[in-house]
Amino acid sequence: MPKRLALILGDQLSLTLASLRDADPETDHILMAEVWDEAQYVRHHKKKIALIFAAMRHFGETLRGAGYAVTYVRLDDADNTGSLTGELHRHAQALGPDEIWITEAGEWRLRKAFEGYMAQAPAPVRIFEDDRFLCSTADFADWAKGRKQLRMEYFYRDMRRKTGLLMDGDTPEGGQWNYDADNRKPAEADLFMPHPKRFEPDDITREVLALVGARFGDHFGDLEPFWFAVTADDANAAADHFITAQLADFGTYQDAMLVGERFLYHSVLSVYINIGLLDPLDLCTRVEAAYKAGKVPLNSAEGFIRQIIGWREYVRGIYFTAMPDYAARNALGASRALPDFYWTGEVDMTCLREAITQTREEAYAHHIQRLMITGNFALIAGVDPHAVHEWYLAVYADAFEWVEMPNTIGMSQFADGGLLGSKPYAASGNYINKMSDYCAHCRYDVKQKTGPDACPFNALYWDFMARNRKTLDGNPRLGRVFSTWDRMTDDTRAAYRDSAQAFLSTLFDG
Ligand code: FAD
Ligand code: DLZ
Ligand code: SF4
Repeated sequence: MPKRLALILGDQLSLTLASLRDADPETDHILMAEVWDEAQYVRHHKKKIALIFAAMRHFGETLRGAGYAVTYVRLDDADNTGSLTGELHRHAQALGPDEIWITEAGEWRLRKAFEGYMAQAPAPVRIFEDDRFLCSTADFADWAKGRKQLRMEYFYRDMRRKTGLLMDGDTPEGGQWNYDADNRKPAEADLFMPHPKRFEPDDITREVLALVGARFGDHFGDLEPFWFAVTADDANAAADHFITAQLADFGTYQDAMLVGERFLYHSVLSVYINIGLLDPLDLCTRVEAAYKAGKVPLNSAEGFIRQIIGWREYVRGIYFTAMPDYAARNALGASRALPDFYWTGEVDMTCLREAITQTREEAYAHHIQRLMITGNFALIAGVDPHAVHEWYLAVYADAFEWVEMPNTIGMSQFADGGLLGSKPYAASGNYINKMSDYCAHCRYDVKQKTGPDACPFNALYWDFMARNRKTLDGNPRLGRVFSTWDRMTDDTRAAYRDSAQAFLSTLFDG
């Protein structure tokens, strides 16, 4: 009989995981399980399921190599109960451990399921805090207590002080906390643009690809080519490649978009960080070292580190502080269905077609595509934020609710009424034209404001502002927007609203 039975989830594939740090291969038993419930609670992109199962199977082998007895349940195993609590119970009963160990789950629904299970478990259950994150849920709640506004920038500064990253004593490296003002350049097409490192699937991954093709063939997205890393060694090689080949330009072109360039200077490392193959603090330390060695400029190193120790930790804090009702927030009362083209990519608007096609093929789009193209469109078209959230959770390989939901419900859809962001990320075609070359390849004219050939983002933007004026009027960051609207003639305002209505009717009523 093992002393402890430790359950390791599909996004907990780190040898440094709290429950594994304290475990002993001599006495303890590991359980990992591919289960139908996790693969189906949203209809995940095929590549996401393949990534997680392949990485789980490799991690199971790593643990065996480290001397652990590992029970690895495959999706098609005859006795698989189909849920994580079901598998935990089945194996806890069969193995009779003294204790059951779990590291806290990343999603609310699963945390509740494990808490509910504790009462019927055949042995005491110990739940470890997930200290791969730098800020615990309790520490975030303390930080948030009594603050009227939870602004990322102040949280980030505290995380810089806490980690010592890019700090010169008590002051930030270079004298400023944030170099975002240098990070808004549009990119230009370049034959020598670097790309993320790709990996050939090995036999274990090929077996998973066959399983996913057979069992999840009707899910969204292309399964192959599959090139993600599925081991910590390969994920670290991908990180080294990013630091050497892409990081120097990461900051400058962070907000840029180009037709056919799916990654630009983005790292595509969230897929590995979020399932535990890369350690976030270690990664930031390597980025800081590249800066200190003079290999990358400060705006890039700071920008990258801010995304990880700032945004990534902050959104997780918001999620656990505001759940469970956060999921149902809809501050703007948006209620339209998600347009079908989000699933097919069949749409005339080049910006949306590019973002959605690459999402289908790669299970990846970079931040500005998620925020200012697919997110912005859903926001100004008035799509139900919950439908938008379910789409993002399903289609991206890096999507787990703790990070996806606040980014969608809060940052992108303003459905939390401004808890996370100080104003809605709504933009007209002008912004997209400034930051991309999409409009030059579009059947719509970004310079036209209204009418059937005008960029639909233009009229939708003003319709969104006018429609939501009651809710948004007091927002100090929107004062200029509303005064511009007020200065327009009645005819201009009516033309915007009619144009938006005509577009929305065609889109939603056929
Ligand atoms: P890079 O641009 O290279 O950034 C570096 C790292 O910073 C990322 O790997 C990621 O770990 C972190 N990061 C950057 N921005 C954010 C952010 N806003 N929140 C949290 N971490 C951040 N990120 C996810 O990891 N999973 C999601 O499901 C997810 N859903 C999103 C939904 C919407 C509507 C929006 C607007 C953003 C979402 N993001 C999500 C945040 C961000 O878009 C992705 O982290 C990023 O695009 C991942 O690609 P990358 O690794 O190339 O990032
Ligand atoms: C996302 C996912 C999928 C698709 N499948 C599994 C699985 O079969 N077994 C498992 O342990 N974890 C899986 N996961 C990850 C879990 O859903 C994840 O642990 C929770 O979403 C919490 O973040
Ligand atoms: Fe998108 Fe409008 Fe530009 Fe077309 S013109 S790519 S719809 S922003």
